[in-house]
Amino acid sequence: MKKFLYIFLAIFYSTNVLANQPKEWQLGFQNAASQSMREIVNFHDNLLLPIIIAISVFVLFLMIYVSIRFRASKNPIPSKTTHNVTVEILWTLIPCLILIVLAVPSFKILYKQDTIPKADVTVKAIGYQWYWGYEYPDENIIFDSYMIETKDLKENQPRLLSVDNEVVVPVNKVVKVLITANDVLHAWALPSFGVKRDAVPGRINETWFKAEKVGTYYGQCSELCGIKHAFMPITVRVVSESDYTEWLTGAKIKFVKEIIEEDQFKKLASK
Ligand SMILES: [Cu+2]
Repeated sequence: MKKFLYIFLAIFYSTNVLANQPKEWQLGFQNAASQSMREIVNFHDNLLLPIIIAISVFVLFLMIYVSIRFRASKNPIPSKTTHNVTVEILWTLIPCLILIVLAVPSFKILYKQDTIPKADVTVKAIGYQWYWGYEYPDENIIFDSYMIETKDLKENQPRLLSVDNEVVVPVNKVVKVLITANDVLHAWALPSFGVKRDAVPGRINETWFKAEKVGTYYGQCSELCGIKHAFMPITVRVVSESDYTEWLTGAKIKFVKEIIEEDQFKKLASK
């Protein structure tokens, strides 16, 4: 069964080299880039999916069987049976057991994600209609991150997923993400890290990830938030420790300057 599934998936994935963004005709998850996503994928592929397939095949088999075996021509006088205690106990108990078998590992993963380890880097993501704003509270960095229009895309920049100012984080470090919104509900989601949290105005949600591979990872706002909901992507660039330090140095100048300008602007405006 599993072998067949893999062959089937392999056909669909044959063009898939490095999946940290959605691919055409994609069926499964994007490649995992963190321990939590690996656990989610493992739970889905090796437990959830086989059980769901088995149930579907079993129900399909039953339906075909009764349609043929008990059709009017073959079974002219139908049985008048209305109760069967054994069968009723079985079709209550077995689904219960299946749900327990699924729930236990599922909750384990969920609660593990919920416990945030000591953070090395903290990033605050703020949802706006319709873009993301980011803050690095410990570094005094603040910037906005807008989608790049199709006509302005450079080579290797995926359409509707690339942004002008990417979130940059170091590889193999615990990144804590504080998530909130300014106007309506949004959701900060990054499939490769197994991260998805609602951005709620007036409250701060928390999540975390530890990216294990250097690369660029794409996500999207995942809560219907208005007309340009599809145009506020999330790009996270995972870099080496030294590249991160270098980026910080530059970002502190580039993005802090913008705040000063904004402050001066506010002062001028209030005069
Ligand atoms: Cu949104």
